[in-house]
Amino acid sequence: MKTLSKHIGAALFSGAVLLSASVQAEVVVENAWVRATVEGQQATGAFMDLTSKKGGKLVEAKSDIAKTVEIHEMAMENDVMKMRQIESLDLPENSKVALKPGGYHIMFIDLLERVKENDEIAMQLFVVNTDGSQETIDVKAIAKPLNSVAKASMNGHQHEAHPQEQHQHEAHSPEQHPHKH
Ligand SMILES: [Cu+2]
Repeated sequence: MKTLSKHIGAALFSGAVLLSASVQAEVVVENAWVRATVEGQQATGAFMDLTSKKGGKLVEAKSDIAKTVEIHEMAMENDVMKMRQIESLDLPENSKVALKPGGYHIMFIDLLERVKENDEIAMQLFVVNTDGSQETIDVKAIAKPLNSVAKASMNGHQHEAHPQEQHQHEAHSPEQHPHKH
């Protein structure tokens, strides 16, 4: 009887594992936050940790709070740190990819409303897994105030502090430029 119940237990257990695998996301999102904005600010960034269980890439992000949402990276160009849009962000299997100030980030351009401290900003991430399957991940990111964030990221780039010419949103005409005040 002991052996039998053991088997039943094992069968139930593996069944539970299969079930959870089919409903569980392949990509885990942690520590999602958005930089709160000040009046008149038209762009901001979202940051988080992404871990893909079987590997894949982040190909798109969307949110109702901005007309345009892009995936950005920071890179040195002529000794100047600049941010620019990337097609996709690789998510190697089982390794945490940090989106953080001064590095990769989700860029909200042409904000439709102000992002206030403690607001929950909803966004969707679109991931293509290495096996070809696609996944949409709903993320809720908490808005953190400008000042505490600026202090926390000493070397981090600050979108709103950059001179306009350091930005590479070529698709935007000057009057639409997110960093014009
Ligand atoms: Cu950016």
